[in-house]
Amino acid sequence: MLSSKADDFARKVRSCDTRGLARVLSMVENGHPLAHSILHSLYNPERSCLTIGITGPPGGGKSTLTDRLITYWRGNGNKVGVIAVDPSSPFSGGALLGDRIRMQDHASDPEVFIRSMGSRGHLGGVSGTTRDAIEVLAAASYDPVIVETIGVGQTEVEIASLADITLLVLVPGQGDEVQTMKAGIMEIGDIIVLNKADRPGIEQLEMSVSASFELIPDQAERPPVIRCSAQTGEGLDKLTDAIVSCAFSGTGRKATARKRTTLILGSIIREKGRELARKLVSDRYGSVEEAIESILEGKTTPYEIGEVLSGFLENKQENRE
Ligand SMILES: Nc1nc2c(ncn2[C@@H]2O[C@H](COP(=O)(O)OP(=O)(O)OP(=O)(O)O)[C@@H](O)[C@H]2O)c(=O)[nH]1
Ligand SMILES: [Mg+2]
Repeated sequence: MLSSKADDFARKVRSCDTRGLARVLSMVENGHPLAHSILHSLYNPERSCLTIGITGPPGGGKSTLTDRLITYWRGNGNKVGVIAVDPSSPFSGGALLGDRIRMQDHASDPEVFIRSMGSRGHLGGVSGTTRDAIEVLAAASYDPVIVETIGVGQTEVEIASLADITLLVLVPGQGDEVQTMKAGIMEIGDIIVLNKADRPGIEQLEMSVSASFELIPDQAERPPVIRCSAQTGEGLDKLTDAIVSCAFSGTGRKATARKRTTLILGSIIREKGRELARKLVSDRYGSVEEAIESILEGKTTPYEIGEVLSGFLENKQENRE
């Protein structure tokens, strides 16, 4: 699998050659043929990099919060990586997403690496790209790596679940939405951040979050809820304490090497599984679209195609002819 070219790129990443790093991230994002060899060469299941996912509604203060977290970790002497993901945007590379990222204070700091990603990318989609980008930044000794994602839909949840610790950011004025989120979305947050605590409505928000926790019967499973203001800095120390204690207490849900590897392999199996099934359907029917036409013409059904795929898995496809 290894080629010397891939090894060269891996060496550049490890030695934190910023241009090499940016190049490898683009290769990962574009599904370059060498990308997997480079990732293979860089992979270390025991890596110590903490990954922090930050998700929440647009304008909730995720970038302002990220900015504060960068300051905190820089103060501790850490190099910090940031991946800002917008699953709804096809663009990447910074220019168009740049406006969304309020981290200018750190833009000139060589120990801070900020990268935007859109939905363009290889078959694993944006979550596959993000997963791989985290591995690359971790190999370049960025620790922590912060992943900011807008929104609270399925993709965002998927991206957030790639992180060791996920912060779900909520802001006042969304009480009803919290109710409709119910337990599903609340459970993705290892820490619930009630941001914009300097704004009216924060009490109400806290109450509605508590109410939605009633759906989680085991008290121990309820994540900490931290009130803060990314703007004024109020409550930020409590948030960093919560992150650190979550990371070191083992309650960071995917903190161990085994969990992390399971997560990455699981995501690759899903991605490759989809790819393989599509290929098998295309080999037989020409393309997925042609398979759909055949179904509409009454020549086959989705279930028969499912059977064909099962037959392949059981190595019986020849007998089915
Ligand atoms: N009053 C107040 N405003 C805040 C706070 N945190 C962020 N803001 C403001 O809210 C606006 C949006 O902040 P961002 O950090 O860009 O929010 P975001 O969640 O990253 O936004 P998107 O990436 O566009 O989804 C900016 O004008 C911030 O200055 C806060 O704690 N209090
Ligand atoms: Mg933002």
